[in-house]
Amino acid sequence: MIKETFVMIKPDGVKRKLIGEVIKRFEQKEMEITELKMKSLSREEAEKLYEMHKGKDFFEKLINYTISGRVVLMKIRGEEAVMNCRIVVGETYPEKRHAGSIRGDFSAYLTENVVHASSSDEDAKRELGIFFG
Ligand code: FUP
Repeated sequence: MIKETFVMIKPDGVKRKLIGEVIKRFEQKEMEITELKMKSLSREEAEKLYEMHKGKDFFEKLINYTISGRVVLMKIRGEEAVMNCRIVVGETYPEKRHAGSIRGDFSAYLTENVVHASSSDEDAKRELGIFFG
């Protein structure tokens, strides 16, 4: 089934000049970028994106990192886009990441992990709503 999801290249991905590399990997998987913009997120936008983590011990660190530089926001469309973009991104926890995924190939850290992709259809709808109205 064709679906839409939300993907964000995070500040470390932009600073490390990985934008082209990251986009290439989604396109290679036959995912189509239908909207794209670059900006610095406000604290309010970052807190909305990560509202499910509010109150957790890592929340402040996560928000400060997310607003530490420019990000690339994308709407991506394709066959089972939510699932396939998560496969391209790789696992949350460093010890579970495989080489071949973006996080597996480019990040050694839990928080600074290059890219975000929505985890479920419900999250995708909510996150696209924040950034693409
Ligand atoms: P993911 O969907 O893989 O980005 O992971 P989560 O939604 O569980 O976590 C959101 C972000 O918080 C991740 F990018 C990693 C970061 N995080 C921490 O910094 N510390 C933690 O203990 C857990 C997650």
